[in-house]
Amino acid sequence: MPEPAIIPRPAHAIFPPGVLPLAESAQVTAPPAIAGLLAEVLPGVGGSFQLTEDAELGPEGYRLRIDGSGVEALATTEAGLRWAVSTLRQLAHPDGLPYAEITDVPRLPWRGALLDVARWCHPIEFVREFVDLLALHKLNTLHLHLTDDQGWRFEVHKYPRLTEVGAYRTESNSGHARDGRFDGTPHGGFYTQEQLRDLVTYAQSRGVRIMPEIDLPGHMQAAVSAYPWLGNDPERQLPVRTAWGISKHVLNTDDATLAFARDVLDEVVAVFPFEYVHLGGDEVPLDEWTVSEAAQKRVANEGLGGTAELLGWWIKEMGDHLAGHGRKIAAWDELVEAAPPKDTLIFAWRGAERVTAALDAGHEVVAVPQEFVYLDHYETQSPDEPLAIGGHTPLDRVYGFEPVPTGAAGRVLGTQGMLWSEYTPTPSLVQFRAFPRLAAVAEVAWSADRDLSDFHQRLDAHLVRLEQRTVTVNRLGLPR
Ligand code: TNX
Repeated sequence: MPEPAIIPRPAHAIFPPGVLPLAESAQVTAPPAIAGLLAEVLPGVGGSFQLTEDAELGPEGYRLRIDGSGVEALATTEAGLRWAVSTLRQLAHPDGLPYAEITDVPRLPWRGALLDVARWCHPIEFVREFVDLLALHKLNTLHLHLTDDQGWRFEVHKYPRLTEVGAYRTESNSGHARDGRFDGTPHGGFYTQEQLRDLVTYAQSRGVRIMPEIDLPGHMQAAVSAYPWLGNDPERQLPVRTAWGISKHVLNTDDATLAFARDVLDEVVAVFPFEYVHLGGDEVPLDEWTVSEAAQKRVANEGLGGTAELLGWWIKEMGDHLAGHGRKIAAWDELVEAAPPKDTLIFAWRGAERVTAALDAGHEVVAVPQEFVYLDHYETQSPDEPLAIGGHTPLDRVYGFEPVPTGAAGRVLGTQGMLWSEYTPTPSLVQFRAFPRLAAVAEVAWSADRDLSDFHQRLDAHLVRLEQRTVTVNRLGLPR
């Protein structure tokens, strides 16, 4: 038996000598959802999985004991029992399960990954497997970036052209197409609401919540290409954007456009039950609003100080609408300066100092500064690393990230690994960028006690585990 290697590192674990063989027909005593999960992911493993009252465990912690008499797991919620199953998945070996006594509690409640399916649309089966990989790392949130200038991926019944037109690029992109060659390959695709509902159900079975993002009022060129009346020059037929970078073609400020966005969000909340909807709000160029008479009128009618305030106004209108559905909103840190409602959850991305700025403005924060958790950056300086957007964010820097500034305990909900996809046209490239760094993000978010050299020791076995599941891993930064 190899040394047990659990990632993220459990709060307390000891491994007495001994191995519990896997039984042919495993007896399971567990709530039905947990029994179903076990049968799916660990068919040879039985045991007792019970809910209990135990203040020390909180909503996601668990206790796990493996010895000669079998497996016993305790937690206060099914979520906790699911994480016990994730630990068992990492411990399971063809020879059996090592004896263990584990008490494990996460440090932060929001542990996740952003997956950008807008720039490149990956098959829904890949997204499903990605959710399972999140669960294996006890990451509980998938932030699904569904729309952008370069593609609209969410089926909207009321506006079919969003996916008929907005989901397809007719030309290729800025010279960084598939395999780094500019070959003019068209690209497109989208997810039906039925596919996404199935994904949500599957994710729930794994303990993963899905937060959809509809990025507005910028990053909307795909929508404007489908319905030119959403844009600031309705006479102009724009294509779905083929270059990366920021489009200056943003949504206009007409009543009809706000009604459109509300309709879209109505369909979004009908598919995704999670309490938060992410409304974007990043990188909104003011060029078009500045010259638009309608936008000037809106500024005057709403008593705003100028076009820069239209961003905050847009998000507030949508937030009010979503509050009517009982939902809360999340937005990128650009919103902080636009004074959004205090209960807007801020995703601080433009640098660690933005975490503090958002906290000072009274918001709860998910800390995702690009210098630590943007996994679309290069991981190594090896010439063999495929083309990336830029940056250089090595594994050990990710591991050393401290998401919670002094004095901010409880107000930074957590962190995410960020997989923007401009330069990851294939599923295996997404995995290559994600691993090993997403394993480090998981440990940053889950484990109160971190130790870099101990992480590296466990990582070897962990990456072999991932590769056995045919996950592509970036080994260029690791010792051979
Ligand atoms: C900035 S992070 C963006 C994304 C890009 C990313 C590339 C954020 C809110 N906006 O649109 O994909 O940089 O690293």
